[in-house]
Amino acid sequence: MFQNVKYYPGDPILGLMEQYKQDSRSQKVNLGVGVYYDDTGHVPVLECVKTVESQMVEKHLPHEYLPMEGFPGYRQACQKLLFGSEHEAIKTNRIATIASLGGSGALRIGAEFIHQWFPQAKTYVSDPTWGNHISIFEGAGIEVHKYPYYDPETIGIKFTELKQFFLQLEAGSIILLHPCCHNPTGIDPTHQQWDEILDIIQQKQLIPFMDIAYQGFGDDIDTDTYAIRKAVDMGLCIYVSNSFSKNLSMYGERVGGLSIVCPTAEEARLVQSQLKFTIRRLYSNPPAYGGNVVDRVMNNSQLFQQWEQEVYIMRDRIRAMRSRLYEVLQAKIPERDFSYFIKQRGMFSFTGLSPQQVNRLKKEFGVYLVENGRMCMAGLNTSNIEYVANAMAEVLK
Ligand code: PLP
Ligand code: TYF
Repeated sequence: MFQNVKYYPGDPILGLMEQYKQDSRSQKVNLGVGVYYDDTGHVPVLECVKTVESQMVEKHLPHEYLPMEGFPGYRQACQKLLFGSEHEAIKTNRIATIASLGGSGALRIGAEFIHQWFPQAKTYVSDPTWGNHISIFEGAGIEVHKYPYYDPETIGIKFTELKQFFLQLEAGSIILLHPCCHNPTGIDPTHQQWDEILDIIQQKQLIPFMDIAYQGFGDDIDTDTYAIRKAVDMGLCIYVSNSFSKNLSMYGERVGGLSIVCPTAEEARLVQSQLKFTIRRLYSNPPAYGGNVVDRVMNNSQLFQQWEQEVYIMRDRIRAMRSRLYEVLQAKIPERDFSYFIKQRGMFSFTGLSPQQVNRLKKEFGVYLVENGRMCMAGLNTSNIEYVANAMAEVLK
């Protein structure tokens, strides 16, 4: 009966994690999946999260259904984080926001909405992008294409080509952008480049879909939203998907949000109702546990401040690992320029290693990177960094 069902081989990044788990060598390093590990190699439970978890256990909160769109406090918290607490668009109620099952869920609900109400719209993603962007949008029935982004020659952005590409797109096309900490390259546009990109988007009537999964890991929580806030200030209508997986270290609790900035409060009301309808037909309402944690951390000023500090500790540890890797590799192979390791931002670095070199790292050294050469800097720590740098120097020889 099911013999014609096609086998799904799995997600390459998550598959790599499985391979890593099964590797019996004691000296092995996981630099594949985009997860933040602390200096002891563990996924941290943030102190602000521990505090509210203790409160929740003590109270024995009943396991009630949540509203389809999530807790009001959760949705307000998403808006304040993304747009700034005093933003005119928030005050005039022109943003529709729902809680979602992680950033992935936000992307999917957004894509469903686009497919339903703008069925002709094609979506353009950076070349390269997070593989799931393509799967999620195609899964919602949307045609996906790539725009020029990464330039292996300069280890930068193909900025002129990107602009020329956007200039010839049809009005109403959706442009998927990473406001900070680009996955997989770690290379972000400068503020001036964002201004230029957004000018073209406005001029050509393109629609930005900003996916922010690493807020706080680039510069800081506010500065990382530069492109989002600038777009809204320019009067653009935008989609924003955000994730708390990384910056609250709540990966498995599936906490994220989708916001759609509309021209008027009345349009936001219509959009909000359709997002709820989509949710109802897909999973009815979001999980309460993560929703409660986010709501309680983000809406208590003391816990919020603590959270900010904890995000910056994660950010700074990654930066320290970047510097150390740069120092060791630069000393070992002085004729090559490794400064890109310190220029790239967020969790990821495109190392420029070939698939063969990545394979050698895995086979000979038990060092796991994604095949495209992407390395998760947050898997490095003071105990494994020299080992990794030596292994990389060896395969680069
Ligand atoms: N968008 C990007 C660019 C990501 O790297 C991730 C990574 O996990 C997500 C979205 C989705 O995050 P979540 O785990 O919250 O679904
Ligand atoms: O890019 C990453 O590694 C993270 C985690 O299907 C991830 O975004 C990877 C693959 C996937 C879901 C999450």
